[in-house]
Amino acid sequence: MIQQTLVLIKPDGLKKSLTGNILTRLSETKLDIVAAKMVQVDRVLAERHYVYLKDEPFYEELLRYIQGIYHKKKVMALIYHGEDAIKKVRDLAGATNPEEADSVSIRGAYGRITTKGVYENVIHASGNIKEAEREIKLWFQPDEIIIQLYPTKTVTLEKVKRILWKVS
Ligand code: DAT
Ligand code: MG
Repeated sequence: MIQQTLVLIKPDGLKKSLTGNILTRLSETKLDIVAAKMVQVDRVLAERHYVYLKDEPFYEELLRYIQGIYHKKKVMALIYHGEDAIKKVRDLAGATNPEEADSVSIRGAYGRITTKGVYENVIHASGNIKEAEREIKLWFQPDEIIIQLYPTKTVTLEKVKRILWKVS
């Protein structure tokens, strides 16, 4: 089944200079990258992304981690598209707990558990089709993706502020 999945290289992955390594590992899947960007995660985006974990004891620490408070304040967000994209990426990422993850998986090789008890596991990958749709729509707008993944609508906005390049 052709699917799409959200991948985040989390702040610890960027801090550890693992971007190239992770993208090379993911290229083994032969999936297509259909969107990519750097994002500075604010608390609102962090809360929305991890909304289903809001009652967990590690939630506040998890919000700090994904915002990059301890590392670099940035995340690389990508969408991978193709046959069985969700499972292929999850398999390479490895188990959520880096100590339980296969040592050849990305999380097993590079993740750690902090003294505050958060799994710093370097990479995020959507877990299923519904999660992928929710997460992709949270992190990307339709015009940032080079193919159409979900139905869109066109609206005309008035008085919308945008920053454009100055013409010299
Ligand atoms: P995954 O990222 O494998 O889909 P998840 O959605 O259950 O796992 O959790 C999101 C992130 O929260 C996970 O990547 C790391 C952190 N996390 C999850 N469970 C945890 C736990 N028991 N202790 C500490 N951090 C945890
Ligand atoms: Mg998950």
